[in-house]
Amino acid sequence: MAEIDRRDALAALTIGGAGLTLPGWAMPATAGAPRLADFPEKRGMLIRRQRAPLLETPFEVFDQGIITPNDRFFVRWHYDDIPLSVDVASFRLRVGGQVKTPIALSLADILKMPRVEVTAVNQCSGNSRSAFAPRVPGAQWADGAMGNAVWTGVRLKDVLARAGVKPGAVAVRLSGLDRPPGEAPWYAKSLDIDHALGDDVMIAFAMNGQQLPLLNGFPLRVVVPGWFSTYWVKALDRIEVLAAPDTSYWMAKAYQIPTASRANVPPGAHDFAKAPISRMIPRAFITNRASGPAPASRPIALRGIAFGGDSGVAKVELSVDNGQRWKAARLGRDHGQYSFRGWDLTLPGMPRGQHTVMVRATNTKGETQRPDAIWNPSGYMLNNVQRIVLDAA
Ligand SMILES: Nc1nc2c(c(=O)[nH]1)N[C@H]1C(S)=C(S)[C@@H](COP(=O)(O)O)O[C@H]1N2
Ligand SMILES: [Mo]
Repeated sequence: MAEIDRRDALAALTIGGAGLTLPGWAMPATAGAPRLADFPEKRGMLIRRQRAPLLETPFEVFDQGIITPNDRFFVRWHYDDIPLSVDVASFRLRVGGQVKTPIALSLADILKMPRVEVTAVNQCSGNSRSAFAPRVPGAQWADGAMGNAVWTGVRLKDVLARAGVKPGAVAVRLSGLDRPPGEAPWYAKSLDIDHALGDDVMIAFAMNGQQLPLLNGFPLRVVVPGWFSTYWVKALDRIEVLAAPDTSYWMAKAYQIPTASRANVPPGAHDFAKAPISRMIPRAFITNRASGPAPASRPIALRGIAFGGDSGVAKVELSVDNGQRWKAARLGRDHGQYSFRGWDLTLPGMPRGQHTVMVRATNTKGETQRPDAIWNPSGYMLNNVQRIVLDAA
């Protein structure tokens, strides 16, 4: 698909009549370490699993810009049976449950509604899971199960208003076109009614000014700014207003974190107070250097990205003395509180030898990253301070 000016795209955005089909599905199984490979709709990804796809964004992409391009954006599905083509003409988004009038909206109906746009980070709950020690089961993501995009769509509350939410509604359940195997529970996630009726939650039909890739949820996906992507239901075709809290598997059993501070429990612990994962917390990364050799006695320019979680980035700081003193980096342009924010800082020349550089973000709520590791059995919420070790010579 050609790159198009975003303003034009917004004015003219329609979704192609014939639908979309994902070619090249049958790919040979990979053995051993993930390799950088192309995939339908994607290029140069870390293929962590072919089917259902787990595709990680290689970290260098985050050094190339604040916006993650669609063809490098990570992909995560739970079940094999994902939509490989969607017939745009017959597609309907159904809204039912605790509503005055159940409705079924076509894409044309949705494209006629008032549009909103947000730049927001989509981050998997298990991003960086491979850093957990001891190791925990699940996709062994490095730091690339996240991405930042400009999302365009309609407000969930506007769609709900068309059906008319009845008194007594407590939650809104969202599910999509993917299907579970056998008796397994459908992938569905719920938001509390107040959250669902807020201004932020969106049903997006465009990502960075283009229609969504099938792998990222064409034709419609939920965007919950500031919250982990487990709630960002892809290929959304069903909205169900609930009169009682959602006790189904994906809300009540899966995606639980310890209620303890930082979702941190002693390694090996399984018996602790739990709650569904929800909002994100701050993170910062150095993107232009990894651990390795660096010139001694010469200034070293560092740059990177940060995000505040569910609020903006207040500051990014670096330390070269194990966290005793921190120096503020210069922040880049503000793309809104839910976006990645660029930063840069030049370190003065360092003597020969090994130097640990640490970077941390603080959000506008005053939450700061901490240097010590956390642990929980699902490998969620990791946000320890990032470190690189420069070998000055
Ligand atoms: N329909 C559907 N939506 C889904 C999922 C899924 O399995 N099915 N996975 C969720 C999870 S856990 C993640 S991390 C994000 C990944 O979004 P992406 O593939 O666009 O990066 O999608 C979310 N939405
Ligand atoms: Mo996820």
